[in-house]
Amino acid sequence: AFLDNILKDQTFRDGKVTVNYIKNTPALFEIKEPRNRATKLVTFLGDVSVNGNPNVKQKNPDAKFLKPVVPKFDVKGDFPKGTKNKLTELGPEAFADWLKHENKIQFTDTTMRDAHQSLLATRMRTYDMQKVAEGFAKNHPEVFSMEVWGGATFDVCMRFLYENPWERLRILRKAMPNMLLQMLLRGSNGVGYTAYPDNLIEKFVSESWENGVDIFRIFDSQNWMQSIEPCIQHVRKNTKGLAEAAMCYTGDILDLKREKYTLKYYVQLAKDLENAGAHILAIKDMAGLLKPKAATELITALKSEINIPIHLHTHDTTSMQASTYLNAVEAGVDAVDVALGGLSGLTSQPNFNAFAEVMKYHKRENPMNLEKLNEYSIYWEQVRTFYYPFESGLKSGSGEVYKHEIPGGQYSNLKPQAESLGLADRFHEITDMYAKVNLLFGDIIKVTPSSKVVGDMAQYLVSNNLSIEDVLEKGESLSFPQSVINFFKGDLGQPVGGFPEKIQKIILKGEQPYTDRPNAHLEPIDFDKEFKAFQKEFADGMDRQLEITDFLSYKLYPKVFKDAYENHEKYGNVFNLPTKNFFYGMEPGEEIVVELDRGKTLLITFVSFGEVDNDGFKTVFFKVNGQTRTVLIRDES
Ligand code: 3PY
Ligand code: ZN
Repeated sequence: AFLDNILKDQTFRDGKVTVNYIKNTPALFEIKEPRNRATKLVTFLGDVSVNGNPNVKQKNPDAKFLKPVVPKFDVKGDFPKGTKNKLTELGPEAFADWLKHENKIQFTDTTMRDAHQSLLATRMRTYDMQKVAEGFAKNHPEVFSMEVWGGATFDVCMRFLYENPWERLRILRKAMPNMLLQMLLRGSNGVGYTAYPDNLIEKFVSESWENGVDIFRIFDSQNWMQSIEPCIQHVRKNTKGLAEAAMCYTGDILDLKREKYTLKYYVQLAKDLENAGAHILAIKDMAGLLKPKAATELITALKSEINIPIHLHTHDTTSMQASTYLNAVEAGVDAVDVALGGLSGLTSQPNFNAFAEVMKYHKRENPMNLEKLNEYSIYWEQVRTFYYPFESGLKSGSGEVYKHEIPGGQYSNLKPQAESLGLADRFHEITDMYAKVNLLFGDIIKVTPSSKVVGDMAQYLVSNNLSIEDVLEKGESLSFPQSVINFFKGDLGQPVGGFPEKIQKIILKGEQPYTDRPNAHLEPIDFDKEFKAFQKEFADGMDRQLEITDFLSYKLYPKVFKDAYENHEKYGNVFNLPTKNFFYGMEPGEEIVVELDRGKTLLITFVSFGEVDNDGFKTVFFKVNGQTRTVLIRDES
């Protein structure tokens, strides 16, 4: 737009442009659009500065923030070849074969997905990832894959961070073109908590690939083949990526008294997954229950029974899982999941930096620049200070997890949840009840979304002072959480060994359960028709054309998408705001530089607050690129 103005300007046409041209004719350079965007951004900053970020429950005025230092990298240099190049060269089958025969232990870095999901309630912003993504890809091309997407991140990105999850994926794809990007997919539940139509999941898989995902780690919360298998086929049919099928590990194969989840069960499941077309097998130990000796037995058995490579995932809730990894490495596991030190340990993954150092001089060492790796750990340690409201408060490893079997991500969430229900003192009662509910439900696999079902029931019973006996004796008069009812109806598929009939009857109160795929009960999406209607409905509030990926977000999370859309209408794209200001606003005198997309920058200075007027509004004074900008903010206090 401003080019037109300049071309029409007489000074310009006369060829009399001097170094002061911009200063003397500022009006020529005004662009309408960024000004709108700037106003929206300062509205957001004003709102958060006056009223706080609605998602920050407790602000600590004494919180100390560290300044994150981005490790140096060769900005102009090429990306060294990594696993993404290898996948492109070889294709998925030959790539999997390479992995199986590679002696060096391979590392998946979960820092940008599971680590913050499990430690910081999934709140890590793209802003903080983007700063280090390119450098990491250039400094550490030997890392096998980066888990950056899926699981709970999709929902939280929109719901609490006002971001577009697809944009995050595209940004990371661009910044790390040489490395494999990995996502977690909940089988028929996609990245949600319930079943979706098959053609929606299929489209979701192909768009995920188009936008940057290479490895699809697919699991089902009941290890139900009927939910996993279609997803393996979606990946094989619609992408050139890798279908990594996961079996969720629960129980303890060493305990011969437990007859449900035995070594034999896992070996058979692994064979089924291989036969269904998986390129890689994942063992998904979401609660960190795989003991070192069990790892030796399980990996050894799998190595002799299946032909695809094996990828091990765990959570360090007990603080013992590094020893499980060592045994797994000895037994021939091909890859393990780790998180950079600053975001590792406890409910997150074992410490990448420390484990890589431990592997030094081992015959399966995968040599890497450990000093550089430590710089990245320090970066995350510093970034983490901005996220203090989302810390779980867990301080040490827990042996109790072998009893309650709560997945890492859920365990760290359960504590703040208990606090918000006024049950902080009864946290261990809830975890005990969780174990009892699990047995009542027939000893099920507990991982999203089934873990939520057990957690909801445990909280319901504890907060209403009810016992398991109460459920059995007067269940008809109790109104159970909706998630529990849906589970027993069959909405999350069929558990290993089926539902225990007695409790199913009590929960369903006469409603009939079903045993086929939940997706079979859902109408397929008419993409042509519905996408057009969607574009029309949401045409106004975005500064861009709505894409099919937006439509997918909407179909997966209609309400969350609508709210995010309304926020976008009001505040614009807040994703480039520094994390400190996004969560805590600005202080008088503070100055920040915000990069708008397409390389434009805004210098925003927070000048001052005015008094609250009679209508309850505060005037907030900013300077944007030197020009005064005021916004009126309703004071909610
Ligand atoms: C998820 O589904 O988000 C998980 O991380 C399960 O472990
Ligand atoms: Zn996990």
